[in-house]
Amino acid sequence: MKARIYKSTGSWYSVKSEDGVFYQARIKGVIKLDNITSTNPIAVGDWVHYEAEIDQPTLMITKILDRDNYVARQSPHNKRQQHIIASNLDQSILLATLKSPKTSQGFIDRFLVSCEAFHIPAIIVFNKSDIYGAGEMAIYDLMKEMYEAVGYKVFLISIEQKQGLDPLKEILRDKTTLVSGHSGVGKSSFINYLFPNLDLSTQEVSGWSGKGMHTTTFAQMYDLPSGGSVIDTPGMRELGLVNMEKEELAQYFPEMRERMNGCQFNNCQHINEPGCAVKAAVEKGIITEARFFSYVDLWHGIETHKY
Ligand SMILES: Nc1nc2c(ncn2[C@@H]2O[C@H](COP(=O)(O)OP(=O)(O)OP(=O)(O)O)[C@@H](O)[C@H]2O)c(=O)[nH]1
Ligand SMILES: [Mg+2]
Ligand SMILES: [Zn+2]
Repeated sequence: MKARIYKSTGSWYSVKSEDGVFYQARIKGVIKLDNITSTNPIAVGDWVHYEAEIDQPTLMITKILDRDNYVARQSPHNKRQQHIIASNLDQSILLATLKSPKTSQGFIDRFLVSCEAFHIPAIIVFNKSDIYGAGEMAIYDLMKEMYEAVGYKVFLISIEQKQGLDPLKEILRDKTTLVSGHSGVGKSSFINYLFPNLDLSTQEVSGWSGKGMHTTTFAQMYDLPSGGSVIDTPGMRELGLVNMEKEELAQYFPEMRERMNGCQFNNCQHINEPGCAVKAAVEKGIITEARFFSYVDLWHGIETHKY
């Protein structure tokens, strides 16, 4: 029998069986896992096989089915381990804010690179438009132009004032969507808006630091009345790129991927090689400097693996 994981809290999982009933389940003995080293064996979004427990209302998970895809981040405690955030996703929304708290462009680019590496379409949604002044609006306009030019959808919303949300409802229909972003950007508020009866806890960002309070502590999936599901996640402080080599990074910038065949050297890293088509495009303003700086920054941050 098949079920999907909706929530994981330590050793117990909330699962929904194929006939639509929720159960509590745990893992039976040792389960054969993928050959990835992760801190959590089962993630929200996973499909599993189960057996009923004798004389118990709970289930035993006997097998994890192969994942179509997953999103993971580097475990903050052990760089060699990854933490799987969610699996079997159709798309991923990055909820960002330009004020209370501020999401940096570097963080957005890191997130987009991560989604590209995991082959998951990413959508950027700026929330809290109600508190943006002229300065934030000017930044938003630049960001929208920059990200749309390289193929990402960008939206501006205010959950508080219920502005700009209808197009997002359309995007969520019949899909499994991961909602991520820093603490305090409004992920749980967004899901509360979609499910007015749910009443997830949300919390004001701290007045003195402008940062979120890490209110949500577990990833959890919710079914949309209109079909599809969304996954609320705990706020991310930073996002470690998982198992990425310096050489592959440029592929995850669509505007670089498109042009790197024109480089003189086929192993060009687009840093300071002669005849680099990517740098030529930056000089002509075809690739924005801001995105290129993010590339260089991320490139320097990737440790060269020593075997
Ligand atoms: N001004 C304004 N505040 C908002 C908006 N959306 C959410 N907030 C507020 O932002 C604060 C943080 O919202 P949450 O939904 O708890 O944020 P979160 O992303 O779930 O945070 P974590 O669970 O900590 O990761 C709350 O006080 C919300 O009321 C908005 O559109 N405008
Ligand atoms: Mg939350
Ligand atoms: Zn190059």
